[in-house]
Amino acid sequence: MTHDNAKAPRNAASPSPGADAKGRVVIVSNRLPLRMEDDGKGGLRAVRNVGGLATGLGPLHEREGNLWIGCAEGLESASRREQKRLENALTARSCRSVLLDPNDYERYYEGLSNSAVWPLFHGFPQFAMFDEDDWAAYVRVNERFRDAVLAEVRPGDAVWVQDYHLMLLPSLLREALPDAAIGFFLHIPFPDYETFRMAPWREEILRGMLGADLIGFHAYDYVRHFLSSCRRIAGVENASGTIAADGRLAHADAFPLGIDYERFRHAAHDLRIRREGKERAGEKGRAGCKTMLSVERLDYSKGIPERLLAFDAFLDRHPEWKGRVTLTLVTVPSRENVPSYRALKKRIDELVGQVNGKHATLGWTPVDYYYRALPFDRLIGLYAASDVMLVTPLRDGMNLVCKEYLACHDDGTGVLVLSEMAGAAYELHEAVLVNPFDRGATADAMLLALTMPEGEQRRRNAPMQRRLARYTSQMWASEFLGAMRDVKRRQAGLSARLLGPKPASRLVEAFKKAPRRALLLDYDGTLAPLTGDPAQASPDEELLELLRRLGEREENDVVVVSGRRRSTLEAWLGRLPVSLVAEHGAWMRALPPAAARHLAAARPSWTLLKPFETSWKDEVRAVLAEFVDRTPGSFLEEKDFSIAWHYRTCSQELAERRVIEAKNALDDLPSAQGLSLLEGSKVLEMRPQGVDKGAATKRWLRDPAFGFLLAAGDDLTDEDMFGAAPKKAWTVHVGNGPTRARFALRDSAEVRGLLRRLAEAR
Ligand code: GDG
Repeated sequence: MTHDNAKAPRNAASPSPGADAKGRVVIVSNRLPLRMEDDGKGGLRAVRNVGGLATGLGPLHEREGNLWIGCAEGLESASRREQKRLENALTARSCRSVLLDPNDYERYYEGLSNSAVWPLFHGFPQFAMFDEDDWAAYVRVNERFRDAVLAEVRPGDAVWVQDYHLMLLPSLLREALPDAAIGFFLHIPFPDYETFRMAPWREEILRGMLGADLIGFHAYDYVRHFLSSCRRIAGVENASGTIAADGRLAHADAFPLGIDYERFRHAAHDLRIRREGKERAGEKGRAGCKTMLSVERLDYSKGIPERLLAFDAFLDRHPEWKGRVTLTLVTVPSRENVPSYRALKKRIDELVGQVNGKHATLGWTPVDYYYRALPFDRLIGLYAASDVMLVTPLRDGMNLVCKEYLACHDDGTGVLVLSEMAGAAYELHEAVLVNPFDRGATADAMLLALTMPEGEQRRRNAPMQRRLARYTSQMWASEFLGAMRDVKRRQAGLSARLLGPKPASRLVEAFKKAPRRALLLDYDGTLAPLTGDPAQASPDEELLELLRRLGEREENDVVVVSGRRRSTLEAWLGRLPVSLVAEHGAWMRALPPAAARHLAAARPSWTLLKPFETSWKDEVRAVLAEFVDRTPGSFLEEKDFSIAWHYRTCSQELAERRVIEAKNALDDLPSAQGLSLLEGSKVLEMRPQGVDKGAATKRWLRDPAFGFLLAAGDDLTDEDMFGAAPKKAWTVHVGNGPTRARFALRDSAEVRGLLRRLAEAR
């Protein structure tokens, strides 16, 4: 790990405070941003850890009242007395340490985090080791973090969880704090679905992250990948990044992390440092020799061997540059206990030896290699003195080094060669962008960079400088917290309509008082949860009993209003004292009026709302059957007056495309006249115009005898019912999203809870 002094100058821009503006921000990460060192006078001094996270969140942490929770270096191995002393010193700096079992820590950190998640998320599944004991330790450590946060958090605080070590923490916290403001930020890439699905604990990870209100990534591609996995693995849908997870609204978005621009710019302006850097950069080279620099942790994601091989190819192709350019290669020791890192270190040592052995001349060594962390001043000196910065990772969540280099060149000179695979490439378009796997192209980029005229250097750097100066790490934190408050506001907007305890009690009171009541209830998604296979959604005993109890009361008209076939409704609910509406209103099986109900000997029969045309069905069936063939997992459902194409269980990316194609194909059919195409929840349905749930339930909605009207449903077809209902009716939409209903409930379990209260009301 690398460090610099904690007292470096900071940018004055102030990030926004906690979720409700009065509250604090509690940052949670694997490691604290500080470590305590002996000051040589019997006391302790704080030294800031270097890394994107510590610098990005430093200013936010330093704001009064804010807190940082994480592991403290050296705490586990210290004596009890020493631990107390360290903890007190950390507390004085608004840090709270989490003390972990050393074995658990090793399995969680070196095991699951760095030997499974890190390689998989960076697209190196061949290095990923999936170990059940590591996973168990990861779960335990996330739980320990939960306990540590719960011990500190107060109402009104915003909790901001950082990175891949703590992906389960948001939902662990959510269970304990249902209404808290919880954010999560992933600093590494989120891999595509094909890669992510290899993880044995993939759904647990997604569910863990989904506990947050706002889930942030560096780049929009990572957001897309995350949302795609949510949909395909956890069945969690989204609309433009807004997610409905367990009936709770959350949001995923991109927030590219910046740097503390002024800090680096000021440091580089210090001429003493600049001179020192120049001397050092040239210490193994010669006067007039250009310098290319690369700085990073030693990691296989950084593409260090590939860069060395590209430099080798460059010198082969352009021998005139021998003696005129040096590559300063700084690799910072990292994760030395993980085998793949040890092997990589050996390979880099060998390659440096090979390139130097092959090309070196008397007095000139092509690769100037350091395997250590540099002090901050030295790093700045190197940034400022280097003509070219090579940042060519094979994969990198963001990469801050390239931004820091530019900040040290505010005179506009210097060339950045940047990998397309780094998150930073989404922002720094004017850099010389390369595919790091393409050795020839990387060698060409080196030549382009070394020979680029100063005018072009300045022209390219100016827009990047402007962006870095504006979108700093402080701005990043502030935008994230602002977006989190937006999510909380949207949730509050939804919960204002949510049928909370007060309106629910009013509803029950109104029900009790009314001499006659009508309950118009959609089936799928309202009385029963949605399932991949509609045939699996048959009513359970609890639901049958509930409907029976409600239907038996003479004052009640219970009507199940569904898009299902009448045969299905008959088979599932036919014995109950309830009325049935099938095929969105085409068919009805109405019970006689309450007073005459006991007289009716046989079951009531089904009647057609009006005669409907069916001649169109052959043509529509043929078109949709083609879509079934081309969309694995989808299927047709044919009803008396409609044909439905269900695509809930297919690849949703494919289905999205096919839905557009299918809509076009159906629109073009001559027989489509007089039909309407209904887009339900993962279903396209063609049916005759004029069939709708509003028309079918008119007899209840328009009859003033019903002093109490409840209409509940979850999809577009239910909106017709809400639209046809009188103003005073209790219209309830299930789920979130736009609706004409007055109230909302989260899911079918809440609907049943409400019906249970009505069944018990006397
Ligand atoms: C993650 C993601 C993402 C490096 N060597 C020395 C040194 N450093 C400092 C740099 C920079 C930091 O370390 C490295 O930042 P990166 O962004 O490149 O990478 P990480 O922080 O390791 O990793 C990454 C980041 O999180 C933030 O979200 O960008 O993609 O992998 O600040 O200056 N500092 C000193 N001596 C060195 O030798 N003093």
